[in-house]
Amino acid sequence: MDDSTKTLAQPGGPRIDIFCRVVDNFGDIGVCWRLARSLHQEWPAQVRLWVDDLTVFRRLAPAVQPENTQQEVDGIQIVHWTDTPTSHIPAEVVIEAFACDPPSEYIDAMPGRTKLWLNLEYLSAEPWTAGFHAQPSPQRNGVSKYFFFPGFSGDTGGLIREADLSERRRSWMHSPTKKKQFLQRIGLPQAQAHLDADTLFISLFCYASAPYRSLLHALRKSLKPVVLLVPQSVLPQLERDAVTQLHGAVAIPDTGMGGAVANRPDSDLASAPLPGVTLLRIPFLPQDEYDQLLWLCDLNFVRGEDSFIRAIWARKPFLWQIYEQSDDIHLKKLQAWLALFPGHEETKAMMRSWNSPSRHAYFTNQLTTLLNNPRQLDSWRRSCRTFAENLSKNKTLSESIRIFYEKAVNSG
Ligand code: TRH
Repeated sequence: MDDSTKTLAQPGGPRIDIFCRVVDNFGDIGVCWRLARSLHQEWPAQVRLWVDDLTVFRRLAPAVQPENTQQEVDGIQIVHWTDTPTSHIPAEVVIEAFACDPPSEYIDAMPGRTKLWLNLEYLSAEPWTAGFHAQPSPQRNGVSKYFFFPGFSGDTGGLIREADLSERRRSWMHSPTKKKQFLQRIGLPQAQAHLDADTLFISLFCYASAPYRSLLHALRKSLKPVVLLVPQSVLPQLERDAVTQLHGAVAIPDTGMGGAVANRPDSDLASAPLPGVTLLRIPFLPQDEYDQLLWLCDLNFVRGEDSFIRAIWARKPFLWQIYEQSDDIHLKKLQAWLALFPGHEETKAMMRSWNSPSRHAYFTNQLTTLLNNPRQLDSWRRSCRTFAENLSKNKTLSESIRIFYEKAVNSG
């Protein structure tokens, strides 16, 4: 047995190889890392994760060492996937994320070893995905590859949701100490005081195309003080635009903390009084801590695929910016999801306008109305909770994969 197979060959569930190419952003590795850990902890399976970009991976899993070709983090074997031909022995379950094509020599070695080969597809709420879910596609090596669609209905593969997530969230939410420690850890001890005040905490994770100026305009009209938490590297021009667009209505304090970005304040801005908006930069957080940010905030702006799902599980109001695709395909996908979401039409229209460059003024008005109307805000909160509760009844993605594997093995 060579080094590459030694650690995987332990008692327990099957060996699983997950292949991940980082195409852009954080979603590819975000989904794969979460799935790897969930399969390992819940099945439990021996998981090996192949990733072509360890530097991006490290952003959400700081224990990852980009210079190591092989390493173990959280019980997962991580292989730096390069062009060098591999002699690794294929696992019983092979999960190829988003049609990323495992190495050809690996594919050639799969027959007789691999019992299940899945292509994990991108998430979509469109009804057609259920018809394609779990359909086989014969491959040249003689092993069938199955389309596996995550999704919102019981006839898809479901969503990633760790078995202990709900309990972890609940205990965290009930602990003021944990919230304060969290703010301390992310370099924002000064924001702790806002926790006890009637302040709206908002997190902002979006693409450069988001109508963020309309957001700033809405926040400035908020009757309650707002703390806006923005990860480093998201909208680098935000502070500058806040100054020029909003004429000093946004406070950008110098946090003076090593971890967070310390924005040098314009001298006028530093003294801008609350109520108003305090814009604070935060570090890009490890995945588990990003969950805590979503739990902490009263409103979360999320994007792509994985942060969107985490915002759903956080059970807090959120606005989703969908990943843009050519020919406005993404708007159809957004519409498909909105058809499932139990929120009011106003909330859905606001979600559409956050994704439509031409409807910025509408977005400002809608968000302002929602933020300043406790009843509407509460109703939005309730619809998010209901949606999450209903979705929690479905099988999770890891459960669906396990059940599908067991059927495949039992049917020979
Ligand atoms: O980064 P994204 O825009 O990724 C996108 C989408 O997945 C899109 O569908 C896909 O086609 C494209 O990538 C290639 O957004 P997403 O999906 O939310 O992924 C972000 C990940 O980063 C998610 O796992 C959460 C994580 N994250 C942290 O761990 N810490 C942080 O501080 C933040 C802001 C995010």
